[in-house]
Amino acid sequence: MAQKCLSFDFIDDYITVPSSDSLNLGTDDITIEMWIKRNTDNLGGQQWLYKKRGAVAGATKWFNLYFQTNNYILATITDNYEVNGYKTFVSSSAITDSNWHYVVAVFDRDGNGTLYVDNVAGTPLDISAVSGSVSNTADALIGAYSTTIRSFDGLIDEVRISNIARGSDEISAIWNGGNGVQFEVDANTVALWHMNEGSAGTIYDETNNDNDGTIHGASWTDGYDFLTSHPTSSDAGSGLDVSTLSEVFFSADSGVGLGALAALLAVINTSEVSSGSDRLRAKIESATAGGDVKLPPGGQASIPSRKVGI
Ligand SMILES: [Ca+2]
Ligand SMILES: [Ca+2]
Ligand SMILES: [Ca+2]
Repeated sequence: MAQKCLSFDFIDDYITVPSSDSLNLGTDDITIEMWIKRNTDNLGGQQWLYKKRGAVAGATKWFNLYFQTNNYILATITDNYEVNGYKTFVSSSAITDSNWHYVVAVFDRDGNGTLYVDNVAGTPLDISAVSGSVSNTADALIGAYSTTIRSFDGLIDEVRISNIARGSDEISAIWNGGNGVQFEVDANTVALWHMNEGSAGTIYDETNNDNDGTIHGASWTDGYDFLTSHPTSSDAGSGLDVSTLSEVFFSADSGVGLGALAALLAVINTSEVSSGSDRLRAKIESATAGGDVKLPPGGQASIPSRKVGI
């Protein structure tokens, strides 16, 4: 069962987060990550996802993330718009469907900016010419440019802001072949909003930085269905308790054919079994149907699994 997220109406829905030292990031590297799902009714307009933009002593500073009118996602940054202009880097393709997508903007302040969608990197752009402080006193906005314009039409889930340039290996691990792994707080996380509250008007920051956000109009709905645990091949042969799971994803490591995985599925009561080139998917009929599954011995298969009811 999916956890919650927030739905934005394209008109006047947004979230404000008060400016703070932790969100300002100065000259640090920056990574903005989130999961989004478009409503395709209003493609083509500029739609904003994250904004931190303000002026300090006449110098306008920002780091932002939004859809352009051509449906590509763009990240933009400047330390002083009036003097230095700004830098923008974009996704490798347009997003015009209503699927969930994992969006990452990496700002390596003395190197490249890179925009990833679903683990595919857009062309990196040298952003070192605007490496000064981007700190400003404006609220951060999620889901809109302002209270009335350029708002997002769709769902936003699980936003994380970090004070490092997260690497392609880490991004790939979170993408996890399309079975996304939920963000966690680490030493470089300055804000993480799971957006799982499901009621009322606040999204709580999972870090100790208290970057809690206030919801304006956006409504609660079901979010991306994250992997919440993922036993690996090291569990092979030891058995996996699937009594609390609703679905199991079997990924074949090298040397294991789909035949072996199909045999594995036969020991649990499943339905809607589907297969890909390297993956089988099984749906467990009821919470108690699964029992204990023995993996093939020898560390040859992995079972990423989705828990139910959290
Ligand atoms: Ca750097
Ligand atoms: Ca969520
Ligand atoms: Ca509204």
